Amino acid sequence: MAMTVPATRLGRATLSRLPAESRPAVRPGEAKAGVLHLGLGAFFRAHQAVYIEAAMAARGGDWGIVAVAPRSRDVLEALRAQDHLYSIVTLDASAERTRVMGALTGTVHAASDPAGVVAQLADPAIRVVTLTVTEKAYAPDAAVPRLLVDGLIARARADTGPITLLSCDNLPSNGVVLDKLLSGMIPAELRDWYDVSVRCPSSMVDRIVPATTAGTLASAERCLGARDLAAVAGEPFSQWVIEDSFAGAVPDWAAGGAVLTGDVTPWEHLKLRGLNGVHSGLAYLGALAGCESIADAVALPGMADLLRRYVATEVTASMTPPDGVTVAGYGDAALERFANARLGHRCLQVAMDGTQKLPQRVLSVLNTVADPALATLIVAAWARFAEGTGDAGQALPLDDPRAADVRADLSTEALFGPGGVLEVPDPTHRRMIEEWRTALATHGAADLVRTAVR
Ligand code: CS2
Repeated sequence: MAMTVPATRLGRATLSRLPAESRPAVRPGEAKAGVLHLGLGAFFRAHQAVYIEAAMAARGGDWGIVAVAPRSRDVLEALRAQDHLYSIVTLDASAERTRVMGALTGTVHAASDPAGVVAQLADPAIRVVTLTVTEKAYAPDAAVPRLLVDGLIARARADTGPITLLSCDNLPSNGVVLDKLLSGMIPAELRDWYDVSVRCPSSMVDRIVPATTAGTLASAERCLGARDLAAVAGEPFSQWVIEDSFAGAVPDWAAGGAVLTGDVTPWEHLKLRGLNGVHSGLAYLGALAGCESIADAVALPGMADLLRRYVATEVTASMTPPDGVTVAGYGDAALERFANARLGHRCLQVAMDGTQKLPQRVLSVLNTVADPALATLIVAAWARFAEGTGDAGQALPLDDPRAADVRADLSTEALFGPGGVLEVPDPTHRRMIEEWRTALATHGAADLVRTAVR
């Protein structure tokens, strides 16, 4: 009988056997911890960790990362069993590369050990906190702000120095949002300390990182010759624009490949509207049409033209881009990235949390421009998606913190009228949404997209 030999697990002991191009850019464990990251998801592992590792490789410094898993233990257990090493599979349209990351120094499980997170926040070695906690975590009753405030109180009492809190979530002015939230919760007697010792710069983050699949793990194992249960996959493109406003020391972000700027706002608007809004459009129209992946949705006849038109007209009219960038050119590049079939990014992943995403992605356009002919189609597609059934009768799950409110009354007036989950104040625009909903129900998304732009 054939015996299968269990594959070796990735760990420090396996590093010397890796091909040179797959080894970490820093020696694992050499740098001490300096960054605390909240949100141990795939995006952090394929984005911020890469820049911080590159900054350490270029300029040194104790910027090892302690990563906090909010709820699930799976990734944390996998990392602990691998000496906190993991790999990134970069998915080019035609090839793939895998590299092990050496920037993580530890992990904490917030749900079972909140005191451990507070202790990290009070530790003088930790001078930067990065966050990927999703849009819905930026609410006064959510767990993350509470944990941060408890940590800041402990830090102020221990007098362990200034700290920069860097939001990396897809929200406009994410730093301002975080700062308002925290300064509203910090006890009055610590206000002066907070004003002097805490900075919340805004940042724009970008890299398409689909959820890890069995295929990701198999690719990593093929390349590493060892099993990596914390591997992630991402596209080749990556960008991080950070507001240059810090409290105390920070990694040399620029040496790590990030762009520092005095004002991130135009970058945030460009990315949220010209990329994420288009992504959401693809997710809802694609899911209705029966597409599994975003790349399948881009390939629907007429889809790329329709979304190109949307960016060139409505998104362009809604904003002023950063110097030297055209909104239409940016949109074209985003569509090319979405067409990368190797990503296998599922429409349903991007479709999640629509009520939390669409305001900054699409309503920011719809409610600003004179003729939101296509922005209204995107939100109409969301509304039809929320009805729960695709064009071929397939069930579509509504994964959204406000799902109950949405389902309570799915009429256009209830969803988009005064007090609705997504407010569209102009009744003419609500009528346009209603007309698109009727057209989607009559023709189906694929036919409508094929004929919508001629
Ligand atoms: C996507 C984003 O899931 C989503 O809502 O639009 O995660 C997108 O892939 C990233 O923002 C790209 O940087």
